[in-house]
Amino acid sequence: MSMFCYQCQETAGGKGCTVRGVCGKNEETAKLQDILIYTLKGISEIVIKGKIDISKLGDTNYQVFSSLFMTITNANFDNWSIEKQIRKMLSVRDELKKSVILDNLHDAATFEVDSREFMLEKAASIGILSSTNEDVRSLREMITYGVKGMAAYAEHAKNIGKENFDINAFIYEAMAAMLDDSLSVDNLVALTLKTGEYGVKVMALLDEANTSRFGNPEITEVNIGVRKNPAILISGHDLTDLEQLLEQTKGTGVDVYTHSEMLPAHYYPTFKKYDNFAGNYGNAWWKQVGEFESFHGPILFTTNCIVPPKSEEVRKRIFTTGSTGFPGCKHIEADVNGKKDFSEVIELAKTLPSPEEIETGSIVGGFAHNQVLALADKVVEAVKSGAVKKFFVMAGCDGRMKSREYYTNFAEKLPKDTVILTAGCAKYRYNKLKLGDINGIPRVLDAGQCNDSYSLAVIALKLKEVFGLDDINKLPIAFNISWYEQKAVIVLLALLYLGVKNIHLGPTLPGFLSPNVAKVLVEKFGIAGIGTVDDDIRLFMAQ
Ligand code: SF4
Ligand code: SF3
Repeated sequence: MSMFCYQCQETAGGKGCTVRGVCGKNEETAKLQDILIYTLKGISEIVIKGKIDISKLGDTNYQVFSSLFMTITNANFDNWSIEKQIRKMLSVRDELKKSVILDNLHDAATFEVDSREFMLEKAASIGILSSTNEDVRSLREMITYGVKGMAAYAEHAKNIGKENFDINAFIYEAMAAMLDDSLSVDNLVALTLKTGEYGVKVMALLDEANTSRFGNPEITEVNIGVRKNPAILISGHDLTDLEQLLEQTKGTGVDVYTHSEMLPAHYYPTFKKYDNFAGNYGNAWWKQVGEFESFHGPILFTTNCIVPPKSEEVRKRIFTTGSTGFPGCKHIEADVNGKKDFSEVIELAKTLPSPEEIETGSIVGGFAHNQVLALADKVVEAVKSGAVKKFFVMAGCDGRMKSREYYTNFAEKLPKDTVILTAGCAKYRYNKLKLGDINGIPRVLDAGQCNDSYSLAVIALKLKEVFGLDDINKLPIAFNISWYEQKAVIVLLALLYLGVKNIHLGPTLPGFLSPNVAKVLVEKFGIAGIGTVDDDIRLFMAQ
C-alpha cells in the first residue's frame, strides 16, 4: 500500500484510496498532507502542554487553519506548496518549543526531516493506519475531519477580521488529543460531540463575519445565462476574494461569474452594486471539467473543489489562491495586508472569448436565517394551516457518483406540500427543477454555502420556539443530508451536537466509520443511510 486516505465520500471502494486518490491526489501529495497534519498535532501538543496563550500567537493561528485547509479534499494538489507549508510549520513548532520547557514530547513535536525524500519516508509510519485500534482510528479521523472543516470556516471568518480564540483553542486541544493514546473510545466519543459544539460556534462566527461585512442575504434572482463580455469564473467559498476581484474588475469590461459554492454570493447586498457581477455559470464542482472548457475565460479557485484539469488549455486558465494549489497553475498570494493582485487574471480574460451559453434563465436563492425569519409569519401560518406538511433539510455536498441521482428523484417525488431547505453544493441536484411554490413560498429554499447550514439550524431553533416545543425533533423537519468532503463532517457533527436525531446520510456512509462507531451513531443519534426514494419518502412522512 503506497498511501492511505479515506476522508471523503468517494474513497475507493468505500474503504480507502491506497494507490491514487479517486480525486486525483497522488501518493506523494497524500503523504505530504499526512506529514503536515502530523506536524500540526506536534504543534498542538506543545501549545496544550506548554499552556501557551494562543491569543498571543498572531499569524500562527492563521497558518494552522491554512495548513488544515490545504489537506481538505480537492483543495491543494501542489506538492511544492504543501512541502513549503510543512517547512514553515516545522519552524513554527521549533520556535514554540523554545518558549516553554517540556519533556516527554511526542515524536510529532520533535521529528526532523530535511528533504522531501525524508518526509515521504517518515509518512509511511505516521499516517491514518498508524492508529492500530480501528475504533480509535475511526474516531480520531472523524474528529480530525471535523477540525479540518472548522479550520476552513475559521479561515474565512479571519479573512473578514473575525476570530474567536475559544475556537482556536479547541482546534489545538483536539489535534493534541489525536496523539494521546490514553484516551478511551468513550473519551473520543465525547470529544467528537465537543467538535460539533465548536462546529456550531465556528459557523455562527462565519455567519456573523459574512453578514456584518456583506449584509444579510436576501431573496435574489440569479442569472444563469451569459452576456457578451469577456469574463472570469470564480469558484470556492471565500467572499473576500470575490470582493477584491469585483473591485479590481470594475469598469474593465470584464464580467465575473460564480461557479458551484460561490453562487450564494449573489444573495448578499454588497455584491449587487457591481454591474459586472453577471451571474452563475454551471453547476456543482464535479461538472467543472466540461463547464470550464465552454466558459473560455480564466477561472479563479478560492477554495475547494478543484478537479485536475484534463487539458493544458484549461490548466493555463486556472489560477489558485488561499489554501488551494495545483501544479502548473499560477498561485496568487496575498500581501501582508491581505490584498491580492488579480491583474494577471483580468488581463488574460481580455484576450479570451466570452463564455459560451450552456443554460438560460434564472434561479432564486437567498433564504438565509434573516430572510426566512422576516417571512416567519407566512411560514408559521403555512404550517398551522397544513399547507406545508414537512420541511426537508437537504444540505451538504454534491459529487460524481451516479447514486446521487437519488437526491434529484427524491426532490421530484416529494409530496407537493413539502419544502426543501438547502445549503452547500448539494443544491445543484434540485435547484433547477420546476418544483413550484406553496402560497408564494418556493419549494426549494437555498440558504447559501455549506457553512450556511448554520442558517437552517437557526431557522429550526426559531420554529421550535414559535411552536413552543421542548425538542427540535418534534418539529415537522426531516434531515436528508448528502456529504462529500470534510466541511460536511463538521456540519453533521454540529447538527448532532444540536440534538438533531434520525439524520439520513448518503449517498454512502463514511468509509472512516468502523462498525462499532457506526453502531454508536445509529443507537445514540438514529443516523441512517439512504434506501430507495419511495421507501425513504414513506419513512420520513410517517415520522
Ligand atoms: Fe481518496 Fe477522497 Fe482521500 Fe481523494 S480525498 S484520496 S478521493 S479518500
Ligand atoms: Fe461542495 Fe466541494 Fe462540499 Fe461547501 S464545493 S460543499 S463538495
